[in-house]
This record gives sequence, structure tokens and C-alpha cells, in this order.
Amino acid sequence: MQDRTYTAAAEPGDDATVAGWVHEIRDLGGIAFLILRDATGKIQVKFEKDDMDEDLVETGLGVSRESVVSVTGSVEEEPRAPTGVEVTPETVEVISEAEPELPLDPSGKVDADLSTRLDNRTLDLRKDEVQAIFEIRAEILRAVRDQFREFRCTEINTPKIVATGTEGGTELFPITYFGEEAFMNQSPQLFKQLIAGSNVERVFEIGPIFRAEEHNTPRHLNEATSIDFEGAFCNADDAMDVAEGVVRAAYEAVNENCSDELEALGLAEEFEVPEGEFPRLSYEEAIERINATGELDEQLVWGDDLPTEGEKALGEDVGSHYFITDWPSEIKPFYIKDHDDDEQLSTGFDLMHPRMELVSGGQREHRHQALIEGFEQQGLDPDQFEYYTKMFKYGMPPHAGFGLGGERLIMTILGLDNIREAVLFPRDRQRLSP
Ligand code: ATP
Ligand code: AMO
Repeated sequence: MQDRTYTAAAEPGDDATVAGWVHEIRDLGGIAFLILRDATGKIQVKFEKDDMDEDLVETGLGVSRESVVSVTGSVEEEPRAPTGVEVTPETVEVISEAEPELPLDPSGKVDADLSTRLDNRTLDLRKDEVQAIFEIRAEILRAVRDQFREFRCTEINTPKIVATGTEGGTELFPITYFGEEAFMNQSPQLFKQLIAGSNVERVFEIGPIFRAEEHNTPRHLNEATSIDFEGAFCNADDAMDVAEGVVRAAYEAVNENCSDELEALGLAEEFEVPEGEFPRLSYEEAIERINATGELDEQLVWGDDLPTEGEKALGEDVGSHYFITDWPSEIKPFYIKDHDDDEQLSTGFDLMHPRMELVSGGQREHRHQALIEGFEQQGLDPDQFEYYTKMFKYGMPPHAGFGLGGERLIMTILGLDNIREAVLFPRDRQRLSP
């Protein structure tokens, strides 16, 4: 809109046109105020009824809440106004009138449940604290990108329509691709490895992954944003360093650049960047510590996957982010390399936030023959993956990488109760639109 001034930029002495949504109308009798809201904040528009054109007063004060209006007038200093300035209007134009009955109250005075909020995201996003989540999300993704660039990584985009799954056969969404069976990708895993094996060497991708998760939990989505890294000539320790660097960069960026948003979320006082290095516990130490907490009915034995209650107990015990390394080979996928001196033990690792898993990664099996055997051990047909395995015959360096759940990162940084709050239009078992 030409010559429009953002509310936050309106200065005393200006003649300005501000445009936005009618946040509130406060009628005190002889004087009344329209509070106008835009992306940058709110501004007070003053109507002194006796001194103003009747039509102007009627238009400005007769409009329903959440209508879109444009106000032209003079900006003056006014210490009693919420932002210290107010506009005395010369013209008020109603651009788009809102129905008086709203499905959700953007002023936040009436609480709405998450489902109503997600059904009416446009109205929901008019709340400061919801807008703040998505401003912070954008800042986190920016910081993550910058950090990968500092690690000399190249950003890539890999296909989302694929021929094979990688993360276990039951969680694929099948689609039809010109009469052929295809799937929505679960992870850029194989593609990022294929590129790390070229002399691009270090890559990252921020993109959607699709998983037909059966469970409906506060930390699973059916479409999530995966932050992936893969680096040639890296081992698991190197990949852990990168994961730690990226997570820390996200916290630092929020701390440095999002003070208004943290304020809107009521987190300004308590927000902290994690201190010190994230401890690295072996899987064996992890199960011993979980067993020692006494929180589980049954003791874990070597080879068990960690149950959610176990992760929770360990998270409370450690009290910070931590890695779990050296998982049993059997519970890690075919592309994870085993230790050379112990094939029961993999180089796979997870990065945990005390509340949940954030990252999985590891060093990859780069030896062609061992990779083929890995497929067979997991009951997969290596022929189906030939497009991938054949590149391991033409010079594949040792390499390592990880996948970091973007929404889980945002959710844990901001202490959100439900992962759906970190996505504009979440996909879950009940929700396919909007
Ligand atoms: P009435 O007497 O019929 O309520 P009025 O025109 O006399 O209306 P004021 O007495 O000037 O209104 O103000 C009413 C209230 O609005 C007071 O509490 C005053 O502090 C507040 N007020 C007045 N002007 C402003 C302003 N520009 N910004 C914020 N508050 C204001
Ligand atoms: P994994 O399957 O553990 O590993 O996924 C990596 C991370 O992605 C996030 N995540 C999810 N977030 C929300 N909803 C989901 N349904 C969901 N599924 C996964 C989690 C998880 O830690 N290819 C490997 C990574 C690698 O080795 O590079 C992989 O996909 O935060």
C-alpha cells in the first residue's frame, strides 16, 4: 500500500496513513478510541465526538472489531496513549468489514482450544503471542542456515516424491505416480548421502518429511520440518559437534534477537541459552542411569529401545541437553555404520532435550559390500535401492550426518506443550485442512 506507515514508525508531527485491524473500540462518551493493530504493533486513534465530522465519527466507531481500516490523520504525542502517540483522524476508510460474531477472539480475552485455533489460524495469528511463535520460528531457521553456512555447508533440496522409504516400512504415505507406486519422502537420508559423496562434501537441507505415524501425541506430526546435515570425511563425533552448534545457534539467536517476542510469550525473564557442552553418554550408561532412577516398572536390558518414560526419567536426571551414543546396531537403520571392533555396537547417536528426542544421526556405512549386507540383515531388498547403492562403487568417502526435528527444536526452545503450536497448518490424523 503506497505511503502507508507502520504503526511502530508513526512519529509525532507526521501526517500519516496507518492501516490494519480494529483491535478494540473504547467509547468513553465524549471521547472514544479506536485501537488499530498491524504487524508492528498498535496505535490509538482518537475521536472527540463534538469537534469532529459526524460521518467520520460514525464510520470510525461503528466498525466491527477485526475489520480492516485505513486511517489518515495527524500523529501527536499523547502520554496517556498506550504507545505514547495517537492519531487524530481526517479520514477513516473501512477496507474490509469483519462479521460481528468471530469464531475466535483475537484479543485473547476469551480462551480458545487448540483445535478451534488451528481451524481459524488467520484470527489466531492476530494474537501477539501466536505471532511471536512464528517470528521466532523464522529467526531460528535463519540462525540454523547461517550456522550451517559457517560450517561450510551447501544448502540442497531433494525430492519429496520418492520410490523407497528409509526409516522403516510402516510409516510411509503411498501415492500413485503416473501409474507407479511411489511414496512421500520420510527423510532426505539417501539423497543427502549421495550428495555428500560428491565433492560438494557438506550439505544441509531444511524441508518437509512425511510420516504416517499411527500415534497421536503432542510431539509427533505427520508432516514435519527436518533439518538435515551430511558431511564427507566426518565421523559421529564431528556430526554431534555440528548438531550441538546448530542447536546452540538457535538459542543464541532467540536470546539476542527476539526480546519482544519472548516478552509476548511471557518468557523474557526465564529464557536461557544452554550452558556448557552437551554431555555424551553411551547407550549402556544411559540404560544404567535409567534403571538407577527406579522410575520404570521393568529394568531395561542391553538391546532394548528406550521407552518414553525412560527418556523422561533420564532427562530429569541429566537436566540438560545430552547425547546418547553407541546404540546397539540392531535398533539402528541399515545406513548407520557399526564400530569396526564391535559389530553389535553402532555409531548411531541421538541428541536429547530433557523432554524428548531432537536429533538422530551417526556415521554412515560407506563400504559397498557392508551396505548390501546391512539391507539384507534388515529384510530389505538391496535391488530396490540400487539407485543409491551403486554410487558406493565409485568412490564413497566416510561420512556422517543427522536429522533434527525443526518443530521439536522450536517446541523445546519455547516450552510449547504441543508440537502443533509450532506449525501454521499442522497435519495430524484428524487434520487435513486447513
Ligand atoms: P466524558 O466526560 O463524556 O467521559 P470527555 O471528552 O470529557 O468524555 P475526558 O474526560 O477528556 O473525556 O477523558 C475521559 C477519559 O479518557 C479520562 O480517563 C482520560 O484520562 C482519558 N483520556 C482522555 N484523552 C485521552 C487520550 N488522548 N489518550 C488516552 N486517554 C485519554
Ligand atoms: P529420525 O527418524 O530419528 O531420523 O528423525 C530425525 C528427527 O526428526 C524429528 N521427527 C519428527 N518430528 C515430528 N513429528 C514426527 N513424526 C517426526 N519424526 C521425526 C525428530 C527426530 O529426532 N534419517 C534419519 C536422520 C539421520 O540419521 O540423518 C532420521 O530421519 O526430532
